[in-house]
Amino acid sequence: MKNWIIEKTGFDQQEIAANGNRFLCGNGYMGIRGTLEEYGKEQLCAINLAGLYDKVGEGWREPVNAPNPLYTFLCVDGVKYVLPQSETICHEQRLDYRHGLVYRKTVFKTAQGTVTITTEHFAHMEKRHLIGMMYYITSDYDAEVELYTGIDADVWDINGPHYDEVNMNLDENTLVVQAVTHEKKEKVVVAEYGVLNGICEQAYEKSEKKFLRKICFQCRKNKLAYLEKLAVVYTGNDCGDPLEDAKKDLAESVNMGYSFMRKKQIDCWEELWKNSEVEITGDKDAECALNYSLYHLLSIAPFHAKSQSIPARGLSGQTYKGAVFWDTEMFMLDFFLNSHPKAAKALLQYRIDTLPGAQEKARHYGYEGAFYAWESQEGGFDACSDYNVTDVFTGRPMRTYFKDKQVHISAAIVYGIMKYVNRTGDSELLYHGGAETVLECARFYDSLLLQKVHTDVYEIRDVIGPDEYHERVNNNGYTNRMAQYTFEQACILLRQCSKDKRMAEALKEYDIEQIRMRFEDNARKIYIPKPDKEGIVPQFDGYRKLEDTTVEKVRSRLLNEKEYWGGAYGVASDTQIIKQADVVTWMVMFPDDFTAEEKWINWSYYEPRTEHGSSLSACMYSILACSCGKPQEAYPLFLKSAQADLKGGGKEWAGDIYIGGTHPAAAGGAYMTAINGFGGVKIADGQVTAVPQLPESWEKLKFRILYQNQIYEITETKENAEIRKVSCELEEM
Ligand code: IFM
Repeated sequence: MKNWIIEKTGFDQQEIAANGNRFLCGNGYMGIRGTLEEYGKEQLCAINLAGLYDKVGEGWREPVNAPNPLYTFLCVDGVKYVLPQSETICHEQRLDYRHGLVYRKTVFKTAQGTVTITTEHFAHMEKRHLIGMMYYITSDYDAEVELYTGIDADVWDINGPHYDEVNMNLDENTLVVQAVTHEKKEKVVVAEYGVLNGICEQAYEKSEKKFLRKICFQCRKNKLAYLEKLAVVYTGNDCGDPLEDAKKDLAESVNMGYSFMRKKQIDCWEELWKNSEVEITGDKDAECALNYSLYHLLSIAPFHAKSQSIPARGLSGQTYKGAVFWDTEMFMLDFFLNSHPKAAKALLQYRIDTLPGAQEKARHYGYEGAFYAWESQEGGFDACSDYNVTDVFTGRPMRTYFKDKQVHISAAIVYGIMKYVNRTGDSELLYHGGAETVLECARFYDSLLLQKVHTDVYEIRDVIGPDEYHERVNNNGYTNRMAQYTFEQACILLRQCSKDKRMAEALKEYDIEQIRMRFEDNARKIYIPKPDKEGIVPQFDGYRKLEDTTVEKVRSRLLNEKEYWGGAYGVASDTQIIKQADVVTWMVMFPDDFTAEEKWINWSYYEPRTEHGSSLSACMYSILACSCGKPQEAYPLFLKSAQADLKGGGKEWAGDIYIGGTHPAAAGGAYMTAINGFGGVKIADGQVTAVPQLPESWEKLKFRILYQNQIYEITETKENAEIRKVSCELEEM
């Protein structure tokens, strides 16, 4: 039986940033980093808000962090006790990832004895604007305590500060902070209500960016004192009058009380796990890591929204500009399709709603159709900078071409939309913009194709594939195959027009016959690389002529450990060493394109040549190993994905810039490995099948899958798979 708890004991200053990710809680509306109550911006304390972005000066646009209503610290006998400065006798942080409850216990050594604080907090899963916190204090002598608690608007930013104005008001007993963002003058309102048991008297202290209650009391020896706190966050993105809504919502929650809201939080999470939990008998570490990964996905899912996607670093801060990448459709979507299709729909609706942004980007580069943002913010704005990397030697920005050349992004959107429709049977998404999106992406690839004179082959030149170290290559196999897939899917929809009036209506702007013939021709003639004499599928034209070396040799050539490996003159650029799964990702997405033998030859060739410099890499190798009947080879790569946030250890800093955060794509990839890799699940043509490939230590694997309005419960042993239909109420789409 797993206990659903992760914990870290002892205080380690070096772990502050990693613990911020590890103990994160969230609800899709906001993500609260797992920092301590007394922490501020120096410790990367953040309540990261989904979908609200701001730009200050020349810095890149990034999501906004809300003023922090959890901010609390205490003074005992006139001395302040806070981490990281004060001496502790013991310290621990814990997360109940079954229920999204975060705990902390610290025993401070004071001049006369000890004072212990124990806390718990949550981001409410049902009431999305609500944050709850309990702060318990005990001492082993009669201690004079001053407790400071309130709202800290001096928040962590990478490129801030984002608030031009910060206003603070007391509204009866409620502290209210209203801040206004710099670029779009959006309001961000935080309202907080806190009471210490039995003590009403308190003073208020305002500084430039902090609004605090000061509560003085005597903490009697071994008697518990506790602060109960509820707070809400509202922004101009949510409603017309965030201040009014914040006050009203907070008053309702205060009326119902902390315990009641906490109970609701637990019930809500229990409900979420019904179709999400994956049981692995025989391997507790894997079971814990995988469900912990799913906790992270559930914490950032847009359950509350009709149109919202998930950033590459989830809601763990401002890294990667809080932007949405292909990570969502290619790595995270499967989990939501299988467990919470309504959230999956919101992810895709975001792409449909940002179609105009993608069309504008295509026009900007002289193409037709829809070229989706590589790093998508609101409205489909591409936040990716022309200079995404800084040269560590000169300090100068280096031109990178991620935004201009990772054209495979548009196909990822098509892949997501079609997968959603096939899995759920819900065609409404197609009728309301989905079909048009697919066609616009196909038109984009159509305008990219090049035909050499005297040949009948269409090529895509000058691109970057998933392996970002090799820029501006020709005929990246993954990209070309995804473009071919896009043409094929567009043709399916165009053919459907003759028998489906609603589809015909949705695509009435197009010359159906003419465009269908054109896309069919494209799909037939686009160049798709084949395995060479040795069975290797070249990642792009000329790939195998590059220096064949090892990851270690390339690493040894670095003059600075932070040096960029790719681009024009990176250490990997002229070698066959790649950043992340590329051909292998193609083989995972289109398993029927290759025989098991071809897949294994390519796995064995590419894996030792892959740096796994992206957290998206290991899971793809792991899934492919399973499909080659090699679960033992797959297992360590699965664990690497599943433990990406639990263990930490990924790249956290680039120079002075924090680039760490949570890794939801790795979490989604670990899920895909368990279900489709080890579980051998295939879903197609109205059928769910499973051929187990369990690793040695796994005795049993059990999970649920939703497919076309039916829940399937699948229980597998090494020899057998039992698939049972479960009757139970489904979400309305
Ligand atoms: O989308 C990925 C990309 O494939 C590799 N670099 C990081 C991005 C965000 O996760």
